Order: sequence, then structure tokens, then C-alpha cells
Amino acid sequence: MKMRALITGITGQDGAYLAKFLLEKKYEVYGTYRRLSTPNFWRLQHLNIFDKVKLIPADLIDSASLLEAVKISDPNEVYHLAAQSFVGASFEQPIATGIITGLGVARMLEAIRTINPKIKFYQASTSELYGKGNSSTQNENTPFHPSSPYAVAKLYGYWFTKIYREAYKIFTCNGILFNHESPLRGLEFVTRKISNSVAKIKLGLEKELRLGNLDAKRDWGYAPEYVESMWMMLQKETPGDYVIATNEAHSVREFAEKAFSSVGLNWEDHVKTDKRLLRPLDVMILKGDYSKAEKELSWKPKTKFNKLVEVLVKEDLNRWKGWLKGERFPWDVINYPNEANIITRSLRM
Ligand code: NDP
Ligand code: GDR
Repeated sequence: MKMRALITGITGQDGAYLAKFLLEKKYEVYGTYRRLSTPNFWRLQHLNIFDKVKLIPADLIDSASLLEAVKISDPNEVYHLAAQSFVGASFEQPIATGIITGLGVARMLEAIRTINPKIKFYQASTSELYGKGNSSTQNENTPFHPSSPYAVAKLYGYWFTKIYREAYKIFTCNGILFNHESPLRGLEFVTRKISNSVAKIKLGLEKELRLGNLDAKRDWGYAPEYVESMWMMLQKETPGDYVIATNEAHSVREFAEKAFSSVGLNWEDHVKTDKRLLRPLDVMILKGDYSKAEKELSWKPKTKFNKLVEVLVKEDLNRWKGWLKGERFPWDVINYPNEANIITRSLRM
């Protein structure tokens, strides 16, 4: 019998990479997508798996659609990746973030409990749970101190996942993943925003890049490697919670410096800081100790900071070069508005 997996958020960065990974493992892969006025399947198309996955319409605010998704797919494993995942946007839409990113987990777990409590469940937890805590490096025992509406919604999901493990003996895992990036990362996240801009500046399509907090440090890894850890967690005998990270922290400034220098440019000639891009509250440093995952899952990161920056810049440069030559392919950039035209409450502070 083929294993069946249901991925919520299959149209996102991790959902697309995970779907590809599970298809390679011969899974039957189902994914939920929400109705949008414009279809958003470019990542699945880019990875050449669009016609290999089975799509089910569902929204995290609609319990009935989630129940239906679980019934239709009858999965052995559910990977719950769907969320309002942008920390910045959670300050703009705190209530929606709570309803989707927090309560969405409860709806998914209730669907599993009522339909088939034998289904294994993966929750996309996050390093943002640690927030403004005091530890320089975080592991599974570090206290949480969420510092955004996004983080506090994820805290709710984290505990819900643990509670359903203890109360109903459902096999549930929290993957506490630190930032992971790729050429499929959404353009609003700082790494991809930088790599896209570096490519455009190199090709003479743009002159400057506006950024917010250059001092924030993050532990950045490579997304295709991180989705493998999700599957590994669900193959264990007993469920648990795992930090997935590289144990290195680099600043946004370092990322920009490295990205510009990789194409022979000086970042200081192009980067401008813009107070309006600062968050009402920001997390200054996150660095994850992944030793539990290394010991129990035999997982460790392969792609480190320098290589990651190179991969992102190279891919954006190639896409822009292709675009300029008239090539047309599934790609996100063309669908993003110019940030300068967006009026947000933090932009008005
Ligand atoms: P993305 O933002 O790329 O993808 C989010 C997915 O959730 C998309 O498929 C999106 O659909 C879907 N979604 C959003 N709102 C709803 C809704 N109301 N109903 C149904 N689906 C919805 O995130 P990533 O792939 O980067 O991250 C995956 C998960 O992991 C998220 O939960 C994120 O919070 C978490 N995480 C991510 C980390 C990272 O560094 N990437 C680190 C730690 C945790 P649509 O395409 O229609 O917008
Ligand atoms: P993060 O990612 O908030 O860590 O959440 P993001 O790339 O948005 O920010 C990282 C840091 O860079 C600073 N920064 C900027 N950020 C953005 N987006 N745009 C800018 O112009 C800019 N300038 C500086 C931010 O202030 C921040 O300190 C990501 C998401 O994937 C979450 O879903 C996930 O849980 C965490 O990673 C782990």
C-alpha cells in the first residue's frame, strides 16, 4: 500500500519542497489550496510536480473544508504547514493571524481526532517562539518569549500540538524550525528581497534597496534540507519536538554585504535604511542548537550561510536574465507590488 500524506499549505515554499520530497519517496501526495482570484501554483510548476499532486480546496478558517480534506485524502501523515507566515504582516493583521496561524492548528487537530486519531501530525513551529528571550543559543528546553502576533499564534499551535499528544495519544510533533530560505522563498522575506534586488541592480533594472533593521541576526538554512526533517520526525517510534537549525547566526547587514559582493558590487553603494521598514518589535538574534535532531533523527544542515547566499543570488540573476531575453516561466516576482506603494501601520509610525 502506498503511503498517503496531506500537506496543508502546499502552494508555499515548504509545502512545494516537501511535496517533491514525498513524491520521490513514492507517497501519494494531497495538498490543500485556498481559493484565490488568481491561481498561485508557480512553485509546484517550477518543481515540475503540479500534475503529480492531488489538490483539495480548503481554508484554515473553515473547519468543514479541513474535515473534508482529511476524509478525502485518508492520510497516514498530515503536515500542517499552512499559516499567515509573515511576521511583519502579523503586526498589520493580528486578528487574522491568530485565527489562521493559531486556531487553524486546533481545527486541523480536531479534524484528525474525530476522523482518525491514528494519523500522524506535524506542526510547523518556529524559532520565533523564543522571541526576545535571554539565551544566545536556543534548544528544545529554552523558555519561550514570543514577540509578535505571529509568534504568539504559533505558541498556541505549539501547545495544542503537545496537548493532543498527551490527552488523546495522537502522534504529534513540533518541528521548531529556524529561518530557512530558497529561490522559492516569498519575496517579502528579507533574504529573497535582497537576492532579487541584487540581481536587478546588477542588470541595471534598479538602483537601490531599502531595508529595515540591519542588525537583526538570524540562523538561516536551506529549505529543501529542512523539509526532510519533517518527514524524519514522523518516522520515529515516539513523537517529540525538535529544533532544526544551523547553529550559526548572521546579520541582515552580512547577508546584504555577501549578496552584493557575490556579483562584484559594494552593498554600501546601494542599500538605504528606511525607518518605515522597522517592526514595532523585532527579535534581535536567533541561533539554534540542533543536537537533539542530529542525535535522534541523524539530521544535520549541509548548506551554510555563504553557499545559501550564492544559491539565492544566482537563481534570481538567472531568472531576470531569462526574463529580459523574453523567456516566460512560472515566477512570483511579477505579482508583487512595489513596497513603496504599500501603506501599512508600521510604515506610518
Ligand atoms: P509560506 O508563506 O511560503 O506558505 C504558507 C502557506 O499557507 C501557503 O500555501 C498559503 O497559501 C497557506 N495559507 C495561508 N493562509 C491560509 C489559509 N487561511 N487557509 C489555507 N492555507 C493558507 O510559508 P513557508 O512555506 O515558508 O512556511 C511553512 C510553515 O512553516 C508556515 O506555517 C510557517 O509559519 C512555518 N515556518 C516557516 C519557517 C521558514 O523559515 N520558512 C521557519 C519556521 C516556521 P497561499 O499560497 O494561498 O498564500
Ligand atoms: P522572519 O523573516 O521575521 O525571521 O520570519 P524575515 O525575513 O521577514 O525577517 C528577518 C529579519 O530581517 C529584518 N529585516 C527585514 N525583513 C523584511 N522582511 N524586510 C526588510 O526590508 C527587512 N529589513 C530588515 C527583520 O526585521 C527581521 O529581523 C521568518 C518567517 O518565515 C516565519 O514564518 C518563520 O517562523 C521565521 O522566519 C523563523
